[in-house]
Amino acid sequence: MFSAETYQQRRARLKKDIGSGLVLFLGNDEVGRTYAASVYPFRQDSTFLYFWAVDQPGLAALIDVDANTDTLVGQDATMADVVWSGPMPTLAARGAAAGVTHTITPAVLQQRLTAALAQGRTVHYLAPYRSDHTVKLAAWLDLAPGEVKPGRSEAFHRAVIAQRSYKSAEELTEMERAVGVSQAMYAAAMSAAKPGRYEYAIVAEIERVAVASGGTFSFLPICSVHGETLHNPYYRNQMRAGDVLVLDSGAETPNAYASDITRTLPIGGPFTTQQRLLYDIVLRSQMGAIAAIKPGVAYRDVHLGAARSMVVDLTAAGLMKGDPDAAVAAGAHALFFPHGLGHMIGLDVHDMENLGEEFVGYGAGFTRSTQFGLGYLRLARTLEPGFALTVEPGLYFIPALIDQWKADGTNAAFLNFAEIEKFRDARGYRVEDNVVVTTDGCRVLGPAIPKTVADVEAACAG
Ligand SMILES: [Mn+2]
Repeated sequence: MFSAETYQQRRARLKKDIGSGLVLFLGNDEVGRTYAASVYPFRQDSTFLYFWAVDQPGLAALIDVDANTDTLVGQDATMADVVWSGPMPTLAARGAAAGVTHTITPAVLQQRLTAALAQGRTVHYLAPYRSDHTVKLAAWLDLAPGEVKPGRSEAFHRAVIAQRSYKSAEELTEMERAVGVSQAMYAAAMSAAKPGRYEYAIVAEIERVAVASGGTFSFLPICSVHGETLHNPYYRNQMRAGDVLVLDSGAETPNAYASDITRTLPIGGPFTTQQRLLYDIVLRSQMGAIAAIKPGVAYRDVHLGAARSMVVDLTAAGLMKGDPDAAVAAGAHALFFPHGLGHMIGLDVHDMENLGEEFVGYGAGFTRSTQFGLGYLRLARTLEPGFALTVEPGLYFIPALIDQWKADGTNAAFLNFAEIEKFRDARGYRVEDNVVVTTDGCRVLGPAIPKTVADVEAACAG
C-alpha cells in the first residue's frame, strides 16, 4: 500500500467532487465455494482498496462530506478470531495506516444511516456487483433488493472514475511490476510449451511464477490451442506439434495492481508459413495501434485503425477484397476480429468495469455500437494522459461463424469465402500489451516480453 497521505488526498478529492451527503463504501467479504468455511481466495473491492487501503474482509467505510469525517467500519478481533486466525491489528491501527482516525462498529453504522435517511440526507453508494452487497445495502438503507441497483449514486460513480482513470506514478510503478511478473510467466510458459504436454501444465508453470512473486493471477488465464474460442478457461487439450497456443494471462501484485498480457506460441517448432502470415498480420495491427495512441485520439478510432490494418493485410493475402475502409465500416473484419481492441487496466483487469461502461469506456459523445464486433468494444472514449489500457487485436478462424456468414452471404462483397476455407483450421492468434497514455503518445508498461516472430520462436525453442 501507499502512504497514508495518498489515501487522505484521494478521499479529500472525492469529498470535493461529491459535494454533500454520506458516502458509503462496502468492502468485500469471504465467499464460500461449497460451504461457508471453504472460501474462494479473498479479493478486496478495488474502490475500497483505492480509498481505504485495508485489504481484509468484513469492512465498510463511511464519509460524511458535510462533517468532513472519514470512518472505517468493522470490528476488532474476538478471542475466537485470534485462536483461529491469529492476532490482528485493531481496527483503529488498520485505519491509521490509511490516515483514518474514526472507527465504528456495523451497529453504529446502521444507526447513522437510519438517522441520515430520517433527516433526508443523501447516502451515496456504488452499484453492487455481489449479491451479498445487495442484501447489506437493502437492510442498511431500508430498500427492497430490486431498488438497490437503480438507487446507486451517479455522482459517486463519476467521482471514483474521475480519479481512478488517471494512474499516478506510484500506481504505474505497481503496474510495471505486474508486467515484470508477466515477463517471467511468459519465459516459463515459452520454455514449457512442448508437444505432448497438456495446457494445464502451462497454467501450472505460470501460476508458480505468479505466486512465487508474492502475488497471484489477476484473472483466470486463457491457455488454449483453440484460441478461436475467445474465453476458454479449459486447459485439458494436449498440445501437438504444429499447434498454436494462445496464452492470455496476468499477474496481480501484492498491492493488487494487474497486468494482462497475451502471446501466441508455436508448439514444437517454428510457425508454419500460414501461421506466420497470420501472426504477422496481428502483430502489425498491434504495433500500429500502439503507435496511434496519444491524447485526443478516440480509442474507437484506434480500434478501427487496427481493424483496417488487418483488412489491408487480409486483402493482400487473398482472404478479403474490395475497399478496406468500406469493409471496416461494414464490419466485415469482425469475421476474423470479433472483439474490442482493449480496455482500461489498473486495480481491476477490466478497470472499473463494475462502475458502468457508460461512464468508464464511453461517456459524452460515444455510444456502444450495435454492430457485431464493434459492439464488444469496452473502451471507445477520447484518450487522456494517465489512462492505462490494453492493446490486444486478434485474428480468429471460427468455423461455425464462417459457415454462418457464408450461408447468409454476410459481408460477401468483402470476403473471399473460397480462400477463407483454406484457413478454416488455422484457429486463433492474439498479441496483447499494456500501455499508459503519455503527454504525446504512449509507453508500453514493463519489460519487453518476446513478441516478434523470431523472438517468440527462439523463446519457445529454449
Ligand atoms: Mn485484456
